[in-house]
Amino acid sequence: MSRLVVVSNRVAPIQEGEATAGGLAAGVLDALKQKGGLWFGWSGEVKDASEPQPERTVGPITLFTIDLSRKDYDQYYRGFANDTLWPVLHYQIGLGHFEWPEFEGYRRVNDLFAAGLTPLVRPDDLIWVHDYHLLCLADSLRAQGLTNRIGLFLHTPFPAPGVFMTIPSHAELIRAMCAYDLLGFQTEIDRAAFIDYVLRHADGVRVETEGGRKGIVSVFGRIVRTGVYPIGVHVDEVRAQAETPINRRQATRMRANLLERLILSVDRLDYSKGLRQRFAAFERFLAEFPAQHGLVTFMQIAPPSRSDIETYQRIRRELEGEAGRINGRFAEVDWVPLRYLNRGFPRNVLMPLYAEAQACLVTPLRDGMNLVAKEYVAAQDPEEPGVLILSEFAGAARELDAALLVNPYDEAGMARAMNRALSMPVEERQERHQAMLKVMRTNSLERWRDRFEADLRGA
Ligand code: GDG
Repeated sequence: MSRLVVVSNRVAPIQEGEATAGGLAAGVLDALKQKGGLWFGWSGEVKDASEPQPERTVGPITLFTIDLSRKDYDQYYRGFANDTLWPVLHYQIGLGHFEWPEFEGYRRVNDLFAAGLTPLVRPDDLIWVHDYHLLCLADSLRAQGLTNRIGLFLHTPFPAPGVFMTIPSHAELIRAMCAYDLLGFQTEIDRAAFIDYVLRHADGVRVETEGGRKGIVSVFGRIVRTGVYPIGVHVDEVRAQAETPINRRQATRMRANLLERLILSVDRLDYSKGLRQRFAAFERFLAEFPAQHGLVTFMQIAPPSRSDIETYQRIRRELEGEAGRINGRFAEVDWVPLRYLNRGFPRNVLMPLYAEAQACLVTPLRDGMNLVAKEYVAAQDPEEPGVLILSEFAGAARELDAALLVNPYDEAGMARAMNRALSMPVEERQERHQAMLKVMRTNSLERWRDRFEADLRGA
């Protein structure tokens, strides 16, 4: 059986075979643990005189990391990947910026990854690349002479062609993406948007059908397969963690707070997650449903992310201002409606918190999948489940249509959904929860990984 080689921007910090958090790390790690293999990526270090890093092995997994120079970091990571691609992939045109030298830097780092990886690859290895940082990696690897099967899974959305084309180097990106053998997307909407771009804007393209679906594109003289692989979570693992009591101090405090019902949100502090609109919706909820005053707390956990990028600093300042203003307007001497926690928490605190919350607000403006939505559902007590309020623009909404689906730009609609969630009868909550759990058990994390791997093997 050929070996699996995983490439992602960062290699997750692994201790004794366990990743810290997140779907990518958990899913990939499982695959590597079972079959053994290699994981290649950036160390997270920015160093100008970079030494080759020694390999590390954890069980059957070999980890290889490289450092980035300050210039590479600024142009590739901070610049093109996170301030050009990320906003556009999330339909936020005009939020980021584009500079040709940064795009060149992005290509240069994709080449750097390829140069580091090529000597490690054996002829029959399967190479599984992750995410928007490495759209050009297969092209760079082909330039190194590699003929292995190489697949890309895009964790973010792929936007409509007119949106993608606002990136001045869009044609070069698509051409490079077509050096992969398999392109995996979270939803059919993303896959169709990619096909749509290729059909309309690339030369010499034919789309063929496979199993009744339009899946294969023959483009620039190569066959590129496309597929839809919604990422999942380990349902039973999440539930087990959710049932484990947190430490005694926290448990006591939580019980003391039980009189107040909890609406919870957990997001990386990112403008794509719709936090500003959500805060506004909660404010409207407080204004329109005064009977809920004193009875409900909205807790937003938002660990800062990419904080050296201006747009991220701006959203942080805005939210701090808004949280203060909303509390100033509605708080009582014995009640604070909005609790804004600007830091991360360990998973063994987060999962029990999910289980405590009567409702979870997951309202990104756009999201590849959104694992918080799935973790929240998995964490619930099936007898007494809470209600998921989910943006119709999260990939997860395609599977979790038994959630209360909302438009994150509709503040009044979100406010009504909060009120509805808090008064929903237990039978309806159970019914919705069961329906969502059923889909999640089918589209498990194992299935995501196995289907992608099998399709890449067959590509
Ligand atoms: C990208 C795509 C896609 C959050 N705060 C804490 C914490 N988290 C964990 C959550 C969850 C993960 O981080 C966040 O995953 P999401 O899917 O919600 O969002 P992105 O980070 O944007 O991920 C996304 C995903 O890739 C996978 O394909 O779903 O669409 O954007 O697991 O629980 N974990 C801990 N403390 C925190 O404070 N421990």
